[in-house]
Amino acid sequence: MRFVPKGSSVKELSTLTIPYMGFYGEWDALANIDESPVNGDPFLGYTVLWNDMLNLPIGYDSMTGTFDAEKIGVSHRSISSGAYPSFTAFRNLKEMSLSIQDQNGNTVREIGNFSEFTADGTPYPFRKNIMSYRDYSYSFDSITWNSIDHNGDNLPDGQYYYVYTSTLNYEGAKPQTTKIPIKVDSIAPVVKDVKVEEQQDGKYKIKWDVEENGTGYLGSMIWVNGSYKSLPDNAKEYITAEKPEIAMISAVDEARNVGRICWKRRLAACRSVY
Ligand SMILES: [Ca+2]
Repeated sequence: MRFVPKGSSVKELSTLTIPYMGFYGEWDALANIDESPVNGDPFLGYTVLWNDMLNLPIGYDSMTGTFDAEKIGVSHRSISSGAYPSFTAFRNLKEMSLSIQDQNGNTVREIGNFSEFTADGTPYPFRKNIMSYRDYSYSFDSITWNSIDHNGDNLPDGQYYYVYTSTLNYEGAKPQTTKIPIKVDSIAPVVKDVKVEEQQDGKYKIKWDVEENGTGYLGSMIWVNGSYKSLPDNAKEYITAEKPEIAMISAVDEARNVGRICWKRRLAACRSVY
């Protein structure tokens, strides 16, 4: 086949257009997986962490539609069993391995490379997600990480990173990493300075302060005279028509640690209300 005409007949030839698709550049330099919306501007937004308590990814604020990395955390004291991953593969992968790094980039826990899904124990070769088949991401709710290190011990509180290391299924391809910040926050919020004031309208306002380090204050639960009252997120007060004799307040942080306090008007016993 010849594409370049030559000779005296060139003028009589009609022009042909041949569609051609090619790739110029480094085949393994393109992103293997979609970047996390926690860090930037993804195409889809499925490269995120989840837990078994929320229907939305950890750190996602449905009011603003954005992520707050400060609120992403786990705690071994939480009733949640930890964080689990999802991601969108843009390309066919030879390997995807998950791990936890500390703030200095040291790997403190290997989570796995899905070799349990292959017959010969090699890393599972993920195929790219095909959006036209409504296949947007891979998600693994059975793979939870909840603060532990290589030895199964709880890591100290602090900033860590959930690391996705992927390698393209292509000769000589180098691993790429995507890191989602995640905290270990095992300290519950402290509820203090509970005050009960009678208002001019005859109702009572219960107020309290919350001291929280780590993932931040999520909100409180309150039981007044033994009955549960629901509160909006971030609330630090509750108004009741019923004169409070006893109030139990439980403050919750974003890692789902719970700190409790009991306020009582007289020398009544603060019995557990759970
Ligand atoms: Ca905390």
